[in-house]
Amino acid sequence: MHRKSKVAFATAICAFALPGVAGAATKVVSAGPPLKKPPAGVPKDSDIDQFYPASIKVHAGDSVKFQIAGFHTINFPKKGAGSPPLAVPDPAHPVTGLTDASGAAFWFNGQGTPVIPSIVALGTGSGKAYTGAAAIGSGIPAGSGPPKPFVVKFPKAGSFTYYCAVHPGMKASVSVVAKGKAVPSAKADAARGANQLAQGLATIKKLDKLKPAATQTVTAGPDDKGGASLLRFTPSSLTTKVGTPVTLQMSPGTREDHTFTFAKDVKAAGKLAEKTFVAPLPGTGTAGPPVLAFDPKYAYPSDPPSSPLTYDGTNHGDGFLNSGVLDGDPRTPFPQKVTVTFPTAGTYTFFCAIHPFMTGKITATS
Ligand SMILES: [Cu+2]
Repeated sequence: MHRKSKVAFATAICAFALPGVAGAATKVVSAGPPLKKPPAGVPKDSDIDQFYPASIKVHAGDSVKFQIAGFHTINFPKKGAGSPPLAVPDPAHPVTGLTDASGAAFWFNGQGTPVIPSIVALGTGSGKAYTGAAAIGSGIPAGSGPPKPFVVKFPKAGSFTYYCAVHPGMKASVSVVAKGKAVPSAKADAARGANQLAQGLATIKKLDKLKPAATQTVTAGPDDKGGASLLRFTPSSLTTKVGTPVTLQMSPGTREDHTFTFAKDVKAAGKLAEKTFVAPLPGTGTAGPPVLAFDPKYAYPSDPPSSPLTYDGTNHGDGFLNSGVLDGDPRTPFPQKVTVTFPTAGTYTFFCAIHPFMTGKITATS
């Protein structure tokens, strides 16, 4: 399975509201910007990890149709619980027999394979009723073509927070009120969504003009805390001195996940990563639904987390060095940055195994 949304805007669907139906109504929310393509002046390699509109009010008995515009999930947890985790190392499925190009075993053999919980990976199917009694989810977008919308019925009053399990911090709410109470019109919802989108696009334009945060540092992004993200490395080309540590970091508070993965041929390596990054766990899917997991080669750092990283283009036999998954959230087990030193003069290329179109290079001079 691969992630279609190289540029999330490109696959988005444009709709805020369906025509009103007498009796039970259906309101529309877009997971990701409700745009077919970025407007003029907005860089193509950008995304905004938000739901549009971010809060919505409906009558008990109404439904919400979630249009999925990007690589997002819709997860309503059991009332009181937060977002389900995107992945959990599964000790029942340890990584085994994974060797690098030199034939040496990777350090993370024996660690659990990062498995995506079923409620996130496969979800529960569209059209279900949600009261908070049990979790429901859309599942991860899969297959070809735009993802099918995820429709949820709300039979009972209450206030419900839901999450995208892929993008930490991407959440919104549905308020369900009794039939006699006032709720905003679909038109008013659309106006709020449009305003939210205009603000997000303005933030993207600001981020696009930012200079690199610090010397000797490459940032994935920059992104802001509200979900506006640039899917690129800044700077994309850095020159450093041999022996000077370079920090490879996430934007603080970003809702994205990235890796810094060094390879000799980033195009070929990126193609390979795109195929394997999320895939069914071997041996599952024949009797019953598959268990989706992240490829441990990319999810785990290539070297034990405590070891200082140096890179000379020959690491692991073929020039492989990987940060593992990084995010912008200090509460998760994922780090927010790594530091790499280059002992030999040369130009070294890297990519993001999650978004393989993101590439960069570092030149070390003596
Ligand atoms: Cu998301």
